Formats: sequence, structure tokens, C-alpha cells
Amino acid sequence: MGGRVRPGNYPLSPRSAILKNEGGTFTDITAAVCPDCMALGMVTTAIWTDFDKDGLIDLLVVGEWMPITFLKHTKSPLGESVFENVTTSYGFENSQGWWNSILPTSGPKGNPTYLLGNFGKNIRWKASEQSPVIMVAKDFDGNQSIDPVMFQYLGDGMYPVAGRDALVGQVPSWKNRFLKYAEFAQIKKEAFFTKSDLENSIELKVHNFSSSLLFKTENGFELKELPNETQISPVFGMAVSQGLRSQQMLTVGNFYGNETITGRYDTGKGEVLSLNHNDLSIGTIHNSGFNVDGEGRALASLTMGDGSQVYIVSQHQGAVKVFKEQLSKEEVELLVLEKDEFKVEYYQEGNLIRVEEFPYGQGYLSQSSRKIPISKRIEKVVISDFAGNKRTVLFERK
Ligand SMILES: [Ca+2]
Ligand SMILES: [Ca+2]
Repeated sequence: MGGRVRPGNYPLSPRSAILKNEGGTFTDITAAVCPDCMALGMVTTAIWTDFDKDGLIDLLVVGEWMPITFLKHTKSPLGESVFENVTTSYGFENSQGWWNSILPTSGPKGNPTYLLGNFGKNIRWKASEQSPVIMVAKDFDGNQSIDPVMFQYLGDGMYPVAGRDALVGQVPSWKNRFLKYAEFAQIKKEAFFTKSDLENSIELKVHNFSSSLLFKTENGFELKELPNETQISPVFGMAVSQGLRSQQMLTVGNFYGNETITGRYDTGKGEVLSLNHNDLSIGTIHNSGFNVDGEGRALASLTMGDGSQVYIVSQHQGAVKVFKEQLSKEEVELLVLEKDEFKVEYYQEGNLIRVEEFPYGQGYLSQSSRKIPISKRIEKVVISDFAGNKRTVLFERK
């Protein structure tokens, strides 16, 4: 369970938890199994996935002001499961974004590959490895409400994002600290707070606003920006088009909840992306008929009896939209995953051609069908469950 935000106390987050289900009774085992899960941040999505391909199921977590967080499953000498935070050793300690969602897909040699939804590059702030956007937060005036103050790089240093009037409206005692607008305009982050202000304050960062592809390499993981069409608005819901066209992925987004001065992020229309599993090149498919121009949130795919896909999209303060994929001429067979099964390896002419994971709760707060259309070209699939048990299904081919 991922903690998101303490109501009325943005950007403070409640703790996250791992619960053990023993015959319907849940026990909190977080402190023993994953001490770092006690304070992960503002979690938006977490999936169980074997990101290092060692057969043990790991946790991949993203969130707002959070790095892409890798929690690797290891076994203690007594055989007990422990999740170790390897984000820094993977080189992702500066990958903080306003991440919304994770969608697993397949890369070269079946390597783990994920689509990550972020707030996009068409927003008011710019962030990079060297120049993060920073938020310092604390109840500075002691009135029982948290006062977040955002800073961004402008030329020679970090300056507050909000104007003087907005800030002294939040913390009236700062009126005397920033008497003149001309002086306020020159104040950098280092001079903004007093020493006592910073005691027990929290500081959060964003280095990366780009919706991205996360993929495994020989030495670890790398990030690659998704095409510009997906950067023009925040990306929330994501789904894979299964089976025959499994190289296609759908995204939806937009966000209207900003302050008036920032305006709505409303340029997104919903996108269909194509991914080449071998070289990880990504294209955009136009005129697909998929169109979600409101605040797209959840996106789930349902597999119909004939193998075709239906996509269901929720929109914040808008209608639910439903899209039906036109059926390809190729015949399919349907594979239904059992309760704890999550990984499928596809074989064609004796070769492993693709590996896909189907964890629960992928994308953004969404659950797609666990019924997979299998192309007639596939002769065998090997399915793994979360505990590592495997079963093989052979398909008769002419
Ligand atoms: Ca693993
Ligand atoms: Ca306050």
C-alpha cells in the first residue's frame, strides 16, 4: 500500500506499508521486510516486477517528488524475504519527477522495460540533472498548516517561484522580511530562509519532468524520453494493446487543478505509441481514432471473446470513454492467467521472442483483463507466478 498525501498537509506523505494476508487477516510486516517503505514519499504507483531477472519478485515504485525507486527482493540467510532500496546503487537517486504511473512492456531479449508517466515538459517549470525544481516545506508561521515554498533555477541561482504577494498571503509575518518588491526579486534560496526556518523543514526535488521509457541495459537501467506528443501534457493512464499488436501502447492525461496563474495543462488528446522491442525506438501513431481530450486518469483494456480489445478511460469530472480496437484478420487463441501468475514468455519457431509482465494495478489506478490474445504464430508460452512456479502451454500450429 503506497501512502500519497496527508490531507491538508501537502507535501507531507503518510507512510507506505507491506501487509501480509494470512487467511484474510492482514499483518503489517513493513518494518521487518522493507524498512525503507516506511518513508517512501508521495507514492502514485507501485508494481511487483522482477526488474533484475533473478527470479525473485521486486518492487518498482514512483510518486510525486519521488525518484524512480527500485526495491530489490533478497533472501536473508534464514530464507526470509527482504526488500532492499537499491535506487542509489542503480544511479537513480536524482530521478525525482512528478511521476504518475508505470506500465511494464517488453524490451530486447525479454529485458524488463517500463513506460513511466510524468508531468511532461510543457509545464511552467524546467528541471534537469543540474537544475532541479525544489520545494521547501514546513509550518513556518505555526498556524497548523504546512507552507510549501517552491524554487527554480533562473540564470545564476535559485529564486522563489511564487510572487511576494502570494507568499506573504500564506505567511503574513514575511511581510517585514520582504519589504520591497525590488528586493524580493533579488532574493535567492540561500538568503530566503532564516536558520530557524530551516530547522525540521523538508526539502523535495524534481530533476525530470519527462514521461520516459525505463529499460534494462548490460550494466543497469537507463531512461529515454518518450516522443514529444506525450510531453505536451501530463501522462496518467497507460495500457498495452495486447497480443497481435502488443508493441502498441496508449496514454491519456491532462491536469486542470493548477492555480490560475499557471493555467490548465489541457493539450493532451490521448496518444497511441508504437515500440520496437528490439531497438526500443518509439513512434507515434496518428489518426488511430483514440481521442481523450479531458482529464484522462485510469485506462484499462478488456479482452473480448473474439480476442479484440476494448479500452475504458475515466476522465476527472468527465465522461467515461470506451474505444474498441478493430479486429485484425489474424486468428487468436485466448490465454487466461491464473490468480498469482504474472509473467508470460512467448516462443516462436523455437525462439524466445518476447517477455511480458502482467502485475496487478499497472498504469494509473487501473486493472486490465488478465485474458491475453495469443497470435497463431506463437507455438508455446511459459507462464510464471509470483512465487517462481512455471507452467507451459503449447498451441497446435498448422
Ligand atoms: Ca528480482
Ligand atoms: Ca502555516
